[in-house]
Amino acid sequence: MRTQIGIIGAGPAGLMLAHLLQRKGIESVIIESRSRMEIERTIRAGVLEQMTVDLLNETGVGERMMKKGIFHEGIEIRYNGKRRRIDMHHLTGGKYVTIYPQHEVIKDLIAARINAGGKMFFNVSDVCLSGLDTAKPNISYLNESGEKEEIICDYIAGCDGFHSPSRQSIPAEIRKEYQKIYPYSWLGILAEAPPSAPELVYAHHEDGFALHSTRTPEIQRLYLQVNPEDSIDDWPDERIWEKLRLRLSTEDEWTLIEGPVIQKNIVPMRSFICDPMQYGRLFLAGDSAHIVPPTGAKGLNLAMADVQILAGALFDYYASGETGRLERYSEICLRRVWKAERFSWYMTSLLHRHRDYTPFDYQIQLAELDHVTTSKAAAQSLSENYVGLPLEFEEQPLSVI
Ligand code: RFL
Ligand code: PHB
Repeated sequence: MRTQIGIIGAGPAGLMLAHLLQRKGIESVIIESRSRMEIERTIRAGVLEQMTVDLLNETGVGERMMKKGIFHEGIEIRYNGKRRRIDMHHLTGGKYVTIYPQHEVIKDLIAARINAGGKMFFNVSDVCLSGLDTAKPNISYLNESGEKEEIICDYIAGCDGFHSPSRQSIPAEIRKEYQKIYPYSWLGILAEAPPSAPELVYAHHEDGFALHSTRTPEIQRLYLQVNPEDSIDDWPDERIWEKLRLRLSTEDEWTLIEGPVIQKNIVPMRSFICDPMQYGRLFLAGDSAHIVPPTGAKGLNLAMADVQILAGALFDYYASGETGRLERYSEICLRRVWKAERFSWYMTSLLHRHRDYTPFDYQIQLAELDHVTTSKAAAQSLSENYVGLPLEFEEQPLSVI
């Protein structure tokens, strides 16, 4: 098979890249190792930055999101039984975040791909990349019937998530990897219950972190910090609710509305960056190049930002043969990625507890929580990062800062 861009992975990065390219008349083929049903059902992210929402709307795939999404202007931070609201809308000059589940974004993008008649193959295996440093890179794989296929293309986009075979194709001596593993995991549940709070609640507690998020007026998403060695069997529903009640408790009359748990899973927490995000004719985008702990709600949004930059660079190339932005792809993305990594690390360190924390560390956390919820400058900085930084940064003369 011959195409312009071979895309590995039908997550948010791969599907959005194909969508952006198709709108500019650039042909691509997507291959995905899982089934369509599986990717449309996997529960992951929930919070979309304003820029992601704008991108979905401007490219014609935002209709369901605008109907079903929930728009939030602030978040609540709890600690020591106190409730403090950060009014992000006010502090960022009118921005907000949208709660719309990742698997719904996936459904919208798959529907758009099918409508546009784009090629997309599920259930592939044995994906292998070669010729990355030649003018004709190619991808070989086994299709769902087990037959060998090959895609010959101009460029390859590795959008295949954290366990990415694409990233492993970059020679080890070129690849620099930065990683931090946190000494805790998140247990996430979906519960059939009405929301207990109008906005997301991030709770710091001596017993550990908890988060109250939402999905629909009938289904809520809640998370608990747990030990990394815990398995789901260690967490019967009653124990989950007991910990949620404790960690979200406040000095006033707030009560957690409980309901049947319809899904639960445990995810590890890590920060990871691969530098560079490109090699020859291979470009990595999304989780294949970087992972953030979910406390800052940045992963999907970073994936969307990467592919916006990549699609722009590919338009330049096909429109005029200009390769300047393709060559600078990694540099442009990484500047933004490191800032999102910093913010995700900051939110994670601010809100979690772990065994090695000394009483001093605990008091520092409380002081930072007090500061960020009482200083306008600190709350504004948090808000600016939470709603999302711009795609690229202007160099500012020193006097402006
Ligand atoms: P994905 O979504 O992992 O998609 C990669 C796809 O590639 C496929 N694949 C392959 N296909 C072909 N051949 C191979 N050899 C392949 N190997 C893998 C996979 O099957 C998959 O379909 O990566 P992508 O597109 O980069 O998107 C990244 C996001 O999924 C991720 O960053 C977010 O889910 C992170 N995240 C959040 N992000 C946000 O922006 N806001 C949030 O509120 C938020 N909350 C979260 C999160 C992630 C979480 N977990 C589960 C880690 C909450 C949680 C709990
Ligand atoms: C979610 O709703 O899944 C969610 C919300 C906020 C986060 C992470 C995940 O920081």
